[in-house]
Amino acid sequence: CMEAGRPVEAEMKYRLLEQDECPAVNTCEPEVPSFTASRVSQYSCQRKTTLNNFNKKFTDAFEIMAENYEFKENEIFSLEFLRAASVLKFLPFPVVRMKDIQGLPCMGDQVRDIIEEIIEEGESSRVKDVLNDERYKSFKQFTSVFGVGVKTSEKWYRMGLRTLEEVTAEKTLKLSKMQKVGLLYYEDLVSCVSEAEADAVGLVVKKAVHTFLPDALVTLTGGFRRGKKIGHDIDFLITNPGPREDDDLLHKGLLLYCDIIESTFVKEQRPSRNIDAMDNFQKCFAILKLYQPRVDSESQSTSEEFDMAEVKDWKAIRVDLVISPFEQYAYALLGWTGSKQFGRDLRRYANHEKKMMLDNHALYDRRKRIFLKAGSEEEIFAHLGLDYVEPWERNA
Ligand code: DCT
Ligand code: MG
Repeated sequence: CMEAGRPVEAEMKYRLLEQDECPAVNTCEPEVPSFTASRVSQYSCQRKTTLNNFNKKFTDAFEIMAENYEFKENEIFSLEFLRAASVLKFLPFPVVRMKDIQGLPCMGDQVRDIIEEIIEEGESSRVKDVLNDERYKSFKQFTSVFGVGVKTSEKWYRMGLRTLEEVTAEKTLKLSKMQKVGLLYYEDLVSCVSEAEADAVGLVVKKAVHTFLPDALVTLTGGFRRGKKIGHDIDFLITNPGPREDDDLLHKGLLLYCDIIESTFVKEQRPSRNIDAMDNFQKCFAILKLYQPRVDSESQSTSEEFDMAEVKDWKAIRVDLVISPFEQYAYALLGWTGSKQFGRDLRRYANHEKKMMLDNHALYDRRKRIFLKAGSEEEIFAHLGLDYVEPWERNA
């Protein structure tokens, strides 16, 4: 992963230019822009990654490997697989032979071995081993609960617990409030959030916010802003132009759970060096009650009419609300739009290639010792000397 190449996009543009300069139109063949692997940047922020993934077979395998290493707290190996997945997500063709990955960045030995297995056998024995691994299976179940991370999973696993049934049956466990609601609404929360649900929640959130702050900007961020059709939650960024008065945004009734994290932002504080650090915005990891009229089948309603009163006509949905001061809005938007890998690479690129520090609040130029202001995402890319990448091209 050492080479910081020129993005392929640049070469494509170059080739298109050449075509346009052809003197006689009919002598020009509509040539598919050739792909130069060695020009692919190791940084996903210099690549355009849409949701059109030609290599899902491989990237799914890598993400399982990465997750298993995350469960083992092996960040280096986890990142190795995440970076490789990100490169293959960007590739404009499916990999069918080893030659296809020649010259690409982030293709280490572990990664190549798995690609080779999948090309030859159609699947990877290493990935299968992970999927069958007891520890992986338990951690996968545990971390699917809202409020449970690797640390808690580790603790439960060491206690001998293996399944969520065992966790709920273990009455001596001291669960956090977050974990309790995580288990209470488990079925709803593990089922994905649809685009329609995201739109519906968007209306509810906007209405609630505008009751308190009529001028506030409420922007959908996260995966849905990148064009994803489903997600595990819905992310919103809220900012209010004008005087600051950002407390108490979130109100009663609709909120099944709300964990408000107060802002810990200190003015003039430089961006954190920790690439995966949390930001300091006031935020609320909430679970919202979304009412959905049930479409019942005839047979159900006749035989079980009595139960109808108890039929659940709502779904619990995870919503992240992040509140940013207006001057930091562009940085917050860039950070919270993701993808996580895209954000990581942006910070790594800023740090290593530009001697700048980027986080969800600001961009700091270490050489000039100044903060660089930005009113839009475009300006941040420009500060970093990067071509602009649209949100739907940030699915790295
Ligand atoms: N993010 C961040 N700081 C955090 C958490 C998240 O900057 N402490 C960014 C990175 C991605 C983005 O916010 C949204 O996070 P998720 O909701 O976890 O990811 P997603 O891309 O929206 O995917 P999903 O569909 O699973 O919600
Ligand atoms: Mg999300």
